[in-house]
Amino acid sequence: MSPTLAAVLLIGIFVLAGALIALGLGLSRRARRLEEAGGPAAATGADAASPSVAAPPRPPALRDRLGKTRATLSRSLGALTGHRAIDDEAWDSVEEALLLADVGVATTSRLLDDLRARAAADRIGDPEQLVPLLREELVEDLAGPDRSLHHAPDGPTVWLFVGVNGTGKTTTIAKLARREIDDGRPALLAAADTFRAAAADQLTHWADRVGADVVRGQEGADPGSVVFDAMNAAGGRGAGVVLVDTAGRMHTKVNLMEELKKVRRIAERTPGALQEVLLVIDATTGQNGLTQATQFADAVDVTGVVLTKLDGTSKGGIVLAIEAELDIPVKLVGVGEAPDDLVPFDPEEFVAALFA
Ligand SMILES: Nc1nc2c(ncn2[C@@H]2O[C@H](COP(=O)(O)OP(=O)(O)OP(=O)(O)O)[C@@H](O)[C@H]2O)c(=O)[nH]1
Ligand SMILES: [Mg+2]
Repeated sequence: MSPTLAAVLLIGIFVLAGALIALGLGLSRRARRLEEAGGPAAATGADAASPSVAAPPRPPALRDRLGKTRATLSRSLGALTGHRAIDDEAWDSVEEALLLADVGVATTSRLLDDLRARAAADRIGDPEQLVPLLREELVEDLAGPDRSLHHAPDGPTVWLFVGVNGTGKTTTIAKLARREIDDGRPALLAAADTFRAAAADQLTHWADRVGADVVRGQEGADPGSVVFDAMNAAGGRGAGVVLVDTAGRMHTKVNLMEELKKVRRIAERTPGALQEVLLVIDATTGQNGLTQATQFADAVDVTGVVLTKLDGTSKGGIVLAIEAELDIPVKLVGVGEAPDDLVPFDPEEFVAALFA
């Protein structure tokens, strides 16, 4: 081999080695970045359902989770750009947007009447100006009610969670327990869903995960006795708040609703302890959730609604229907399956998140 050829080969080997090292460094930096961002699985949300996965570092922004409802609204409202005047078709587009977002017929028609009056008073002529007007209208419509969760001034606080099967009661309890613990109030979870052994197991699993205490009874035990035991244990165990998980039930089953009333009565034996009866509604069920809410409100005097699964639905407008038609404040919204995916309901933030 000639010395020139050997030199060329040597240089070639150095260049190739350099390129490989650079590629390796680049890949490891990318891997580190992904890890810092929560990993590729967290980025896709594929693992969110598994209780063993660490929670995201910050509470989620409502805006990031309301994409489906926002897309639905903006599809219909986007049609307003095609109109030269505020004619019937323009109003139809606004109506369609609200109905598709599941605001409901009655509430939509009231909002439209108010919007018409507002547009006339403000002498609005450009259809696109209806959008900011609608935003204002929605925020005003939601303004007013007390959305805070109350604590007993002395002694343990009890919050009771009710709702039909699978709406997210147990998950919401875990998320709230985590929040209470972070705020310095140890949480005790009462497994008053005694219909299925798996229900108490699920609650216990969540309790371990979020650092809460738990009281459970035998499968088939009287749910009221579990509440009684939990409230008795709360003081001794230093719990600041007792969160009562109840079995999912059909709002149409009379005996089940009677049992819920009994649970409520037992919680009320300690004066002032029962501070909240929270009805958990799955937003993906849309207007159906309204019917459930009416029945539960009649049976157990609901103090607030937790609207779950807002992340997976285009029916976020149901918030307006619940508040207007039932006069029960939406206090919290669930926007995912991880422990931090629960946010206090803030009308301004909510409405801002609905508009592109
Ligand atoms: N995407 C999403 N899923 C949720 C949310 N809240 C709960 N879930 C999921 O909904 C499913 C049912 O939740 P559970 O907490 O078991 O509901 P439950 O009301 O206790 O159900 P029962 O005890 O059977 O009545 C689970 O897969 C949860 O991860 C939410 O805000 N967003
Ligand atoms: Mg449950």
